Amino acid sequence: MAVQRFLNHIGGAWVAPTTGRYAPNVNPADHRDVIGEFPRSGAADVQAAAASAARGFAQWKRTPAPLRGDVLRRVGDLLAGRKEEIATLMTREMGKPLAETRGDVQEGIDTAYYAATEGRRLFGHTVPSELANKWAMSFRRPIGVAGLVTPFNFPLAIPTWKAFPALVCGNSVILKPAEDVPHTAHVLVEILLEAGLPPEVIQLVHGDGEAGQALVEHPGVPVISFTGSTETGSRVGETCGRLHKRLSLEMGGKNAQIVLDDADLELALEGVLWGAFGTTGQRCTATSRLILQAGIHDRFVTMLHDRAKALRLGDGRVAGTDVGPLIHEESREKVERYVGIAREEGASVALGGSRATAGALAHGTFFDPTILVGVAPTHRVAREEIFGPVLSVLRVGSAEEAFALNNDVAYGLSSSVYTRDVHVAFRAMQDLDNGITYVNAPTIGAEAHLPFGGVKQTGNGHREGGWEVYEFYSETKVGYVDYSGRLQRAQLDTYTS
Ligand code: UN1
Repeated sequence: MAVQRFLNHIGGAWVAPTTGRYAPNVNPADHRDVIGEFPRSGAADVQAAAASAARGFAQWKRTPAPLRGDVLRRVGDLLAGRKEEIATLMTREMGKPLAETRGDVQEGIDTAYYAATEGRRLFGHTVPSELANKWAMSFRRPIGVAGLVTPFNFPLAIPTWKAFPALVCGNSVILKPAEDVPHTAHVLVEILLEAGLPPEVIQLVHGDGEAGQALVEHPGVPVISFTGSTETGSRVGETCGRLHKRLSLEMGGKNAQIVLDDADLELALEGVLWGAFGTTGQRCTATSRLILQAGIHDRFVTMLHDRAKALRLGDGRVAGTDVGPLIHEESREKVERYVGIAREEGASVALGGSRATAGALAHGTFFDPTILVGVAPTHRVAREEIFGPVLSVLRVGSAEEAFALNNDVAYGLSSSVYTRDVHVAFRAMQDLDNGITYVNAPTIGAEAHLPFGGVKQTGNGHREGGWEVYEFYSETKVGYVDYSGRLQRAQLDTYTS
């Protein structure tokens, strides 16, 4: 059967890329399974998208925000109606098990319904003026065209986190999804159009870094939101700084789960298995360090080893699969390189450490769940993001030492502490340098209606999700209305001496 060719959505229509180039989208669990061919777009495609998005913006910004919200409510309904279908196609192109892709779609549905109601809020403030017969108020205005560059690991949730608030605020959107997961993005755009979004308000430009760079550099795109590596994020930041663009960055993590001597070890075990090996470790929030207090260290490592070795690798669409493949060969090579580095630096591999190629796994990019013990805080595997199923175990003497170790990395997305002591739990929330701290829960699992993001090199101060993201996608404007009928001078006439 001929491989299906997909198109960009630019100028209100499905169109071929001007480059004439396409690339196959393959199933990471079985590279022989080709899902389709997707465009590799270039600067001319981005140019056309920006011109159309400018027209879309002129129309959309005049649509009242509650009606913009109504479109998002229909999007939520359509996503809910197609949840199973989207989860299945997402697992086919991304690899994570169906339970997880269902969760990914659910995060998009939650974001849609939250966005729908936000169309009836978008609060400003009305505050007293210091002068009589004068009103002072602030309100939100849309900004323009928002360029969204999204990663492979949450093919639906992350594009929706960015696009839905941007749209409710009245912006138009150009989406450049990761080249590994274009099919999910295609379906999302189909749904936005079916829900009644005016066609020029959403542009879909498929491609790799070339298209992403053209989008970031385009002068007609004043807002950029990027999720991906810290290295690429730095380059995006430099460009946006030079062009004075509004930029939200969500980048790497080196998230730790801390287990203290008084913890419920069974609970902590469930947490670390899910946090470290869920999504094959390919989450910004994945647990990549396990900090154990000395009193439970050896026992916990044994418990973890026994459970982790029973995890089943495979095609995420097959019932019983716990861990799917890595997204592509380059990513597997990176993981393998880090296991080599760990050995050279003196850590030992307690479990895994190699490619998984037996039987049906031979045609995918699988890697065994890996536990590294005897890791020192100075080791690279304790400091650098690996983005795979590799967990580095570190030993500490006290809660204080665990907190200091948690903070001793360049990243600051999420952290987790398992303890029964409420004093220690609250100290952790206060003192851990992360955007999110979980108590007695793993480092993953953020909910769509709370702000999401990290400190230090994880981000640049913005948050996605929840109420805060609406401030990123809108501009504050202030209005003063003086109905005194005479010139009133602020500061001067307020205080005459
Ligand atoms: C990411 O890893 O990029 O908190 C996002 C979580 C998910 C989102 C992760 N809700 O793990």
